[in-house]
Amino acid sequence: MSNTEQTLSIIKPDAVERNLDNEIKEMFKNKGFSIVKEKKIQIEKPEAEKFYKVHETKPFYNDLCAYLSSSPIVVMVLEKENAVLANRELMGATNPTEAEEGTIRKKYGISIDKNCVHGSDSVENAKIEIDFFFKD
Ligand code: IDP
Ligand code: MG
Repeated sequence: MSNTEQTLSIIKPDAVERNLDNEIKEMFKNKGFSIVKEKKIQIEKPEAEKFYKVHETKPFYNDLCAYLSSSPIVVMVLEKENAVLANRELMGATNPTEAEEGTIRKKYGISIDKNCVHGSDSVENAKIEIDFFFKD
């Protein structure tokens, strides 16, 4: 049975600054993802704090939110069979040094904080995150 899903992807400031957005989008398309919505925006720090609220008790929370709001990002809704898991696989491990060959973070990630991409971690969170950026 088919299980088409949508997930939220963000190309983070480090990748946009290095003009990697088109290459990363090609990696998604080559894996069979459709980019059904897309916008390039810069968010304010309070918005980043809301988006990353699940991490508010972590020591890296403040830096993470400052970073995500520091320069433009590309926010996308990706669609394909089992998109949430497929996107996590294509992204690779959070720390690029642990990411597998062929993943976005292995190829382009600089460090655990400058790891190029965000991807929803569950179908439930994907819905919340898609609404966060695309509900109008
Ligand atoms: P994920 O992006 O792979 O889902 P999460 O654990 O949800 O990873 O963390 C969100 C983001 O917070 C990561 O992508 C990374 O940019 C940052 N982050 C996670 N762990 C650390 C850390 O130990 N130090 C600094 N930044 C971190
Ligand atoms: Mg996460």
